[in-house]
Amino acid sequence: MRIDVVTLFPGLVRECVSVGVVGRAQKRGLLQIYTWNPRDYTHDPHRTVDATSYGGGPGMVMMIEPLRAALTAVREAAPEPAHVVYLSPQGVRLTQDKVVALTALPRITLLCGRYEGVDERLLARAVDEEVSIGDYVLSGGELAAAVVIDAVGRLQEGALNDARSAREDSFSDGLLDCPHYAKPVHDAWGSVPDVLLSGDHAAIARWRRQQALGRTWLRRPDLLARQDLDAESQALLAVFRDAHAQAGKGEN
Ligand code: 9WO
Repeated sequence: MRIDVVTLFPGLVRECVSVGVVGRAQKRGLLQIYTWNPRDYTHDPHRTVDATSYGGGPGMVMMIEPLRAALTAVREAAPEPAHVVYLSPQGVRLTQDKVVALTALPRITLLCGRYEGVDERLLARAVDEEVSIGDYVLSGGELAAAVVIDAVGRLQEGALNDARSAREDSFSDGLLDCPHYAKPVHDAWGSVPDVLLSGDHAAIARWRRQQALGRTWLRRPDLLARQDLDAESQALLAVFRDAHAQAGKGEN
């Protein structure tokens, strides 16, 4: 997969995606990331990319021309259609389903705004969709673009050393993740649950599924409401809820 990023701060995006699983995916040739700086597509001595906002008020707006020229260069750099995504708080929320959908594309272009934003005419003509990573304001789209690249990059076939990791992710089945433990078995801060040491793989799978269901019930009932649970999952959750109530955690 190829990802082009149009940004005034190419170093920031590159640094974010150069480490860990996604950095390795690039080294393995599974993911190509290219950055394009609109400042390189200006023609004036000051390399101007912004101007004051019509209507007045404080702050600057990114002008059409340098972005249009950068996006034209992006489009001409490869034959596949470049699906253009603008990162902004006005976009549709990024979810794991959305990440998987983006992963199916051969190529995406991420447009990062700065200042108060981008001239609306450029967005209307050159952007295919607007995506938000959450309901907060950043100082620019770069960190949001890095989030998209990280989420998409780790799903590239061969990026994770163990294919199970992607399938068993938190959210891959619409539930939160179960708890994890590593050595030592006994620590001043507690012990590892016995079932995980039992060697009984079926029992371990049941326990993990129960924990995932229980945590989703406790922490994200909105996610659980969207699930169509089979009889076994309903039974596992019922036991979790009973244990939770017994422990006196249900009374508030
Ligand atoms: C800046 C600003 C300053 C004074 C008054 C109003 C203002 N609004 C903004 C603003 O929204 N700036 C944005 C910064 C313009 C587009 C790029 N920026 C951005 C993207 N901030 N946060 C995001 C973002 C992207 C994706 N998901 C969450 C947040």
